[in-house]
Amino acid sequence: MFLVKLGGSVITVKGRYRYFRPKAVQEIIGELKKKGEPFVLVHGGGSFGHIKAKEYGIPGAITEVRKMGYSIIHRDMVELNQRIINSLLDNKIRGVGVPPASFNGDLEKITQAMKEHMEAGLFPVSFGDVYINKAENRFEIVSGDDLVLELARVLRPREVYFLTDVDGIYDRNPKKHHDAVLLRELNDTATFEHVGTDVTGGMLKKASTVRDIAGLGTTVYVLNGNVPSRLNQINSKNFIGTVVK
Ligand code: ATP
Ligand code: IP8
Repeated sequence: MFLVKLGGSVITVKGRYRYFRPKAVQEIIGELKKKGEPFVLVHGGGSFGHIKAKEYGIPGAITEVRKMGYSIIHRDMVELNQRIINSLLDNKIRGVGVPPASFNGDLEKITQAMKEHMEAGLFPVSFGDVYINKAENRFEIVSGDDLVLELARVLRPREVYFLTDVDGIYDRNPKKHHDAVLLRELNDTATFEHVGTDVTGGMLKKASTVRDIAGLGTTVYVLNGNVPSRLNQINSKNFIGTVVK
């Protein structure tokens, strides 16, 4: 099996609140289906998560105002998840949503639920979500990337794919620097700039998560979800993306 993180930058337009990209999702699912192997999906928040999280100051202490933010963000994330499940079902793939908030963001419990769904022949789909931290009286956010790391640890996928809206990991943010160079292999020269609405650490955090997953012995590919045919070119010399071993 393989494990895929659908980045919010591909499945939504990050600057436009709740703007879903159905065609991009359909095309990715089409390519995943061609691989003919079971897979587990995790998706990010994009404009269904990060915009309201920033607006309401979540993560943060529980307040009356943040309670409304929590409800809105979780509603929006479940809606995004359902849209992805619908795309899977349109392709006759038995997707099932697994919402982290229902497990208080407990990575072990979410992973166990994902595993059980997988073992039952289903295709579990989890996501970055809000959750309650009772001990500290706070609302928190679990990032889809953190979830992928825990899933990789327990499920031991053959390969892990991170899809974003750029070709892979560059030495600098390619959206700001036209001369940024795509790193075919991740090295220590890369620098990362914080992107406006992202509350979970953006590409900087992703690069460290990807290294941690590779440290488990699983090869990670960071590639452009807007060119999903690359998912099926991974072992060819024409492959474009960043490989992390
Ligand atoms: P989400 O957290 O919503 O799931 P995502 O996983 O799709 O989002 P982002 O956190 O949006 O990913 O990261 C992708 C963005 O990171 C790109 O659009 C790019 O502009 C930015 N970025 C910053 N620095 C770099 C870099 N060195 N290499 C590649 N992209 C970078
Ligand atoms: O986009 C964050 O998950 P990520 C989800 O995978 C929310 O970092 C709710 C902002």
